[in-house]
Amino acid sequence: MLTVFSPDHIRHDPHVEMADGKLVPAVEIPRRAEMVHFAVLEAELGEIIAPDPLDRALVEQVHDASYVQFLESFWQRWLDAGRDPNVDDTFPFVWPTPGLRKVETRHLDGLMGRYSFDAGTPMGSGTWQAVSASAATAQTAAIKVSEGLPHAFALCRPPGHHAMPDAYGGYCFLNNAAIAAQALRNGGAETVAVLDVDYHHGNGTQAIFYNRSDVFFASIHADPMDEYPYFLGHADEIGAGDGEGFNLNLPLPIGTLWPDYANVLSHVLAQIEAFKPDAMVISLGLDTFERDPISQFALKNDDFKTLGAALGGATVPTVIVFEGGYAVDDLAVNAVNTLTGFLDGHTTR
Ligand code: OKP
Ligand code: ZN
Repeated sequence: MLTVFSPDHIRHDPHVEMADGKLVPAVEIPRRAEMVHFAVLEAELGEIIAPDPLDRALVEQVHDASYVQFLESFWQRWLDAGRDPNVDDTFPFVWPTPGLRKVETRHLDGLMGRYSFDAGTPMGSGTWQAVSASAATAQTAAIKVSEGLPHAFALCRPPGHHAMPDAYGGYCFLNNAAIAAQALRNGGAETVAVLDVDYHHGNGTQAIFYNRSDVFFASIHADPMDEYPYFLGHADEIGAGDGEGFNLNLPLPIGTLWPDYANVLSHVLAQIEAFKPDAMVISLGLDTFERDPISQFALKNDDFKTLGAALGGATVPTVIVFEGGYAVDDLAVNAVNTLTGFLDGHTTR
């Protein structure tokens, strides 16, 4: 399997994050991607290439141009405002919730709130370099699949599935999976299914495609009644307008083990098959693992082989996009188990 990877991810290097009501050590750290990169190399899964430059027009098919401009200009604005150039973890603290106005303020604190939805996502000096490389990674993998490869692995960091059309959050800035899905559409796929198996609901991907019937979004995740992102990902969200019936959320309880997960997964895969997509994107979070430090499902190392094999059974050209997973020392084995399981299971039409 082809892997796309950029070393520029290390430019996003947060040290603390806001969680549990206080500043704690950041978990979305460079070593995550380094571990997976090393594992892919060592397992000899195939060629590893660097991404092509990011196509801004593609990004603006799934994000607002003003939001992308905000992300790109953030650090220069920070410096222009005379703020501490040695801080690598900046946080918003005020948001235009309903009843307030989404004003494009002159003040950076207003702008950060305008373009975010949580305080849990640090930004720093190199965040844009890493974020744009991560999005380019998804774009390049999708184009390779459009050009005829049966599958490709986009080793993205930072992750993307929480990123909204015009807001960052959940460690995500540009929605890599949405960019991959849109690139597949542009490359000739009439219909694309996005299957999100990260422990957390992919609220950003859902929001981006909520009114569209050409991209079917399905997600298996911890019940947002009990888990981040709380305010999206509930089972009654089925899509709207043209997109009604093209969004499927399967929330599962805290503590879910592989057998229950597997049952729901086969149901979702059957729904996807009924949709008859021309291509598929998998948002691959490895935070369903039993020892993930911020998550509460209980998949074991070997379960990821079975997960991969089930995903590979879908028999359509597939882009696998790396999302979450914070048990850093187990990311290598869990990633390789999923990808080799996928290759064992995959046969193209
Ligand atoms: C990103 B991805 C834990 C705080 C959690 C947000 C989690 C974002 C997960 N106490 N903060 O979906 O893996
Ligand atoms: Zn997650």
